Amino acid sequence: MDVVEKVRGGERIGLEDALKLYELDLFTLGELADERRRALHGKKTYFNINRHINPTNICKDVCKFCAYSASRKNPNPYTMPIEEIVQIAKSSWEKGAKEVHIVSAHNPEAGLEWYLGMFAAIKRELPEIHVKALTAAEIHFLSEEYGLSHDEILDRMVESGVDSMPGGGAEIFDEEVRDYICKGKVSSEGWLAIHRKWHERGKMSNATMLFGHVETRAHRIDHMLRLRALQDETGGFNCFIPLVYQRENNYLKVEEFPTGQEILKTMAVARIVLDNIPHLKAYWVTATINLALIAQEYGANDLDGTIERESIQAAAGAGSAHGMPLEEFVHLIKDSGFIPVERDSLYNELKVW
Ligand code: V47
Repeated sequence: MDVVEKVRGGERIGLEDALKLYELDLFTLGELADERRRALHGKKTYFNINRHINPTNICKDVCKFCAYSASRKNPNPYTMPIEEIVQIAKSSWEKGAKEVHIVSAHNPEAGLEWYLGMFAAIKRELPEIHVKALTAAEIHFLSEEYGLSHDEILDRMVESGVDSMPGGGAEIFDEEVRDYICKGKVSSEGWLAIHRKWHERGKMSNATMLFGHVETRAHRIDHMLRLRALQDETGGFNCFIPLVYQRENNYLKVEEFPTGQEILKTMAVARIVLDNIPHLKAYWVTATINLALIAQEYGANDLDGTIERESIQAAAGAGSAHGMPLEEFVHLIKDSGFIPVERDSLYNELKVW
């Protein structure tokens, strides 16, 4: 049976077949992914009104791809006081944001109480806002720095009001590539173990993959298969987010960047391989809004949100420093032939625009 028949017959796709999917022409592959997308979500494209906050850029780790952490290439270290973080959350809430997405660098000077205290402080002021915070990489850093187990940190997160975990820090699970691009960061096994434990607490999370640098197609598929295996066990992943590598201001030497076609193929393969993760996000920050809109026809059913401000990928060249106005976001989705559905952070539908 050829791979197209296998996908249409609902068979699970493994490494060899996923590589064959990449060999298909873009339109055939797109059609297969679109069939999956339509079966799950019809023409709905989800988004939320959210605010990204990146409270410190001081980092003890040195990921080659990172342009955000304070270093020779970005010599402006900062750490926001908790009051400032709460103020940002408050002003975003007043403007309609329902989620704060908080990701920091690994700052050994900030203290455990700063890392966890900011969530409790936000929840005291805004009990209804959804706090999506702390990547598995940050959790691992806190555990090492303060001699606590992953379980202890996860329990403290729940007590402090963290509602869900973002998908950052996954990068590429292949150990050789991981060692080359972000040695010293949480291991692949560690990343997966932390998400497993979080899911065991009845909580949801997302999963990312940083691609378009030195990895191969097989590495991307391996990454997806490891996520699929964990999802079979826990069902705790809401969404998969392939992040397109941004090339400016960092130390990773990349020979060849992915074409738009390769990015769309990766989205489509993800939609087909990850048959148990309900949502696929085309993160417009790294894919560009134009390609993210096209990705809706290649399996993607989520465009993240209005963001308001973002510092990690913006530092590496993405056009996300100031987010996207809500009206524009909604119009772009409508004009591309899809139905904009505002969602909460756990994918409950709030409003069809
Ligand atoms: O893990 C760092 C990435 C991630 C670069 O869960 C870069 O909904 C591209 O995890 N080029 C953090 N990417 C952001 C993140 C995220 C983003 C949006 C939504 C969600 C979600 C999570 O940013 C890191 C890393 O992979 N990153 N540098 C770069 N040069």
